[in-house]
Amino acid sequence: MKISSVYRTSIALLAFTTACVFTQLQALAADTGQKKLVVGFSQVGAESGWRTANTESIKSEAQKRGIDLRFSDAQQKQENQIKAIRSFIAQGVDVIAFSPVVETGFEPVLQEAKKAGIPVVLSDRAVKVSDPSLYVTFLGSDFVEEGRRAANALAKLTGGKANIAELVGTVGSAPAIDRKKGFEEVLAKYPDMKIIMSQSGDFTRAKGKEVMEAFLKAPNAKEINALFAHNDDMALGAIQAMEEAGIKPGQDIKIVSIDGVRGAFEAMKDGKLNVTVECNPLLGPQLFDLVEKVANKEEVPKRVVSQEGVYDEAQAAAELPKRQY
Ligand code: GYE
Repeated sequence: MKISSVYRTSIALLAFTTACVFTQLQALAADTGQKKLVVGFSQVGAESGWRTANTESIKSEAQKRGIDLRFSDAQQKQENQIKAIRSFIAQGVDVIAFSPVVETGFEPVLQEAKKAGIPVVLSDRAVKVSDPSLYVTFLGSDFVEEGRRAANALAKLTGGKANIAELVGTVGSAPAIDRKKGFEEVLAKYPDMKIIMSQSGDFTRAKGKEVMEAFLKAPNAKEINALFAHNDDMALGAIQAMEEAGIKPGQDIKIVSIDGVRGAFEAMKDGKLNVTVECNPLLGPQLFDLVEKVANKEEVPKRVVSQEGVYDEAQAAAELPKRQY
């Protein structure tokens, strides 16, 4: 009798201890869970093929590294982005990363982040601020160089004689401002190349088509023999507009755009687009390398540039299967 009661007591004790250990283990697991790096990311929107690839790269890389990513889509509106950043500050995230829709107007919210002691990393697009300490680092392409590459390609295609229609990206955005700057810098060397029409297509295919339709209705529409689109999506929209107007894209009008998305390679393969200047959207791995270093208070360079190339029709068929976006 006595023995069995001792036995029962020990079983109960063992069960109790096991339960305690289990609870402790659970607590420990929850604790390690809490130590996950928390990153707030405010994305521009979903305006282009480039952006879709960029979002996918960021989300999958965060997941791979076990980062708690708070992702917010600004739908191309700065006010949404400012709200998202404020909410990241309120949530007390470890690092804020964002791709600014436009260059100016972020200073006040960045000061709030600074006051809260939350470091900010810029991804893809830059901001203009009077105090450079408002962000730690900027990872992204050299948009001015992309603009130069586009102009050089168009000069080659047209023998330096071009009446250019220009589809500009989102007004006030870093890529629109810088691509135009680089493009015009090269154009200055070619007296017979000039921009005769220029309007924003907001980096979307639909707007690119709409603006190209308007260009083609202008009194001097027949003079256009070249198109510079600040991204592939707008060029693809413009190609549709040209075809509907009975114009042969890539032949009657030479076309150069920027990004290097799959759709551009397909259009080049079909001879409808002449050149795409690459702008790499797969920033996830490089971005989180920087974010983790910043969170660990390690030194990072103020500017990190992504590696890119230029592709033409002759390379399209061979390159297409290798494209990741
Ligand atoms: O070229 C365009 C996108 O900021 C580099 O944004 C990015 C640009 C890209 O909408 O397609």
